[in-house]
Amino acid sequence: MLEPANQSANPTLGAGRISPSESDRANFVVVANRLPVQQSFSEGNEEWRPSPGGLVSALTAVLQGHDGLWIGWLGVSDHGEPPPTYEGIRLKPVAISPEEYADFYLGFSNATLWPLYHDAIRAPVFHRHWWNTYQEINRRYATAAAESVAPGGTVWIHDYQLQLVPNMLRLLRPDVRIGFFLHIPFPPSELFTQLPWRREILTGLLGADLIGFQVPHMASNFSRIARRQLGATGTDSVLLFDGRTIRVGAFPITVDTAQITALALDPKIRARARELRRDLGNPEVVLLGVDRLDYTKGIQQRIRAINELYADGTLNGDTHVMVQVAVPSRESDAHYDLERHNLEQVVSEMNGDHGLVGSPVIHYLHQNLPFDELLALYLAADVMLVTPFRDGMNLVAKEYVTCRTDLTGKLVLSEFAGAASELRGAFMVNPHDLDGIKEAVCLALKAGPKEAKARMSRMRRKTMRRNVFDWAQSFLAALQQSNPAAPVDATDDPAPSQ
Ligand code: GDG
Repeated sequence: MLEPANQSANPTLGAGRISPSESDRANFVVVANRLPVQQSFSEGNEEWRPSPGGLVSALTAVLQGHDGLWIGWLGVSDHGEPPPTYEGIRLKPVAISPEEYADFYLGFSNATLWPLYHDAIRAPVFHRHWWNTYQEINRRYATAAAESVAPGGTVWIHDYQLQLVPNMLRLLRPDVRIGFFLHIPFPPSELFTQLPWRREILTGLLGADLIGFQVPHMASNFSRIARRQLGATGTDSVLLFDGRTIRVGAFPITVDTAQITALALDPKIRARARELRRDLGNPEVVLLGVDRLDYTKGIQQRIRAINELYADGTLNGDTHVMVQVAVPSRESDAHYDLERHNLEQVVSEMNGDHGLVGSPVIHYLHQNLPFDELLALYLAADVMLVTPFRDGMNLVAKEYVTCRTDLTGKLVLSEFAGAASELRGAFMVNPHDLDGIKEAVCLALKAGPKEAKARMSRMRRKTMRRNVFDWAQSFLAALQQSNPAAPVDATDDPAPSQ
C-alpha cells in the first residue's frame, strides 16, 4: 500500500502558481485530464461541484487517506479560481488556452486517438500541429506532477489524453513510482501502427512502472506492439525496456456497488421508478438505452433495430416503450454534432412511423440527468440495451446490473464492450449486425422470469464481488510492488490479471 500521509503537507496549496517546497509535496498524486471539480453557475453565483462519476469518488477516497493531490484541467471555461482543496484533497489546475484546447483536446485526443483506439469507426485525422500541442500539454502535466510529488512518492496518470506523461515525468523524477491506466481500449496492431507517432506514444507509456488496461487482451496487444515496435523484451505482463522493468496488466474498472445498491433500495427512488412507468403509460415492457452521445456507442444502430421490430409487429406501441438518454458530450466537435443530428432523425422517424398522439414509442432525452433519476430509470427498465461498437468497459451495464437487487431485468450487451468479459449472463450481440440485435432483443423479451433470474444472478455474482475502491486499491497495490530503482527479472510473476 501507499506510504502514510505526510502530516506536514500544506493543505492550502492552491492554483498551481506556487512551486511547492519539498515539505509541501504530496505522497500521492493523481494526474487526469480534468480536475475532480467543475464550475457551475446557480442564480449567477459561481459554484464548484464534484465532477460526476465513480472515478472521482474512488480516487477521492484513496487520495484522502494518503495526503493526495490531483492535477487536472478546469474545463472549457477556464474561468475563476478553483477551491484550493476538495474534500481534503489538494487541487492543482493546469491551464490550457482555447487554441491549445482545440489542438490538444478536440484535435489529437478526440479526433486522432479516440477514433483510432475505437476500431477507427470514424477515420482518425492526423495533423502535425495537433501532435505538437499534444506533446506540449503532456509536458505541462508532467512538469506539474514533477513539482508536486514528494521524494519516492507515487503518481497515477489516467487515460489517452496523457500517454506521454509517464516518460516525461520519469525523466524529471526518476525517484517516483509511476502508474498509468487507460480507460479506453488499446487498439490492435493494424490500427495502432497507422499512428505516425506510434513509437513516441509507446515510449511515453513505457515510462510507467505499471500500465493498466481494462481487459487482458488489450494488455497483451500493448505488450506485443511494444516488443515489435520498440524492441522491448519480456512477456505480455512484464516488459524490459531501456534498462527498466515495466509491469502490464488488466484492472477492469467497476462501479461503487455499495452506493448504487443503497440507492436502488431507497424507497424514494423506487417510487420514482414506478412513477416513470406510469408516465410511460404503464407498458408491459420498458426498453432503455443510456449513453454519452458518442458515435462509438452504437445508439443509432440500436434504435434502427428497435424500429424494425416495431415495423414487423414484434413490438407494439401499446405494450412496448423505449427510453433513450443521450448525455450531451463534446458538443463543439463536428462529428458529435452530426451524430446528434442523425440520431434525432432516426428517433423522429420511429415516432413518426409507429407513435400515436400522446403515446410516442421512443422517449428521447438529450440531457444530463441527476444520478438518482438515472437509477430510477434503471429500476423502471425491463430490458437494458448497451450496444457500443467498441468500449473500454461500459459502466452503464454494470450500474444496471448492480441496481437489479430483485434479480429481474435483462441486459442486451455488445460483445465489444470490456464489460462483456465479466457479464456473461447478458444477451450478447454484435452491434454491427442489425438482425443480430433484433434477435437478441427478441430472445430477451421471450426469456421467462426463471431464465432472467438465472442470468441476472450470474451477472450480479460477478459484479457485486468488487467495487470501484477495490479496483483502485488493486492497481495501487500492484504499483507498490514495483520498484523504480531496482529492475526485476522478466520471469517474475506479474501483477495478476483479474
Ligand atoms: C470511459 C470509457 C469506461 C450517463 N448518463 C448520465 C450519467 N451517466 C454516467 C453513467 C456512467 C458514465 O456516465 C458513463 O460511463 P461509461 O463507462 O458508460 O462510458 P464513458 O463515458 O465513455 O467512459 C468507458 C469508462 O471511461 C470508465 O473507465 O467504462 O469504456 O469510454 O457512470 O452513470 N450520469 C448522470 N446523468 C446522466 O444523464 N449523472
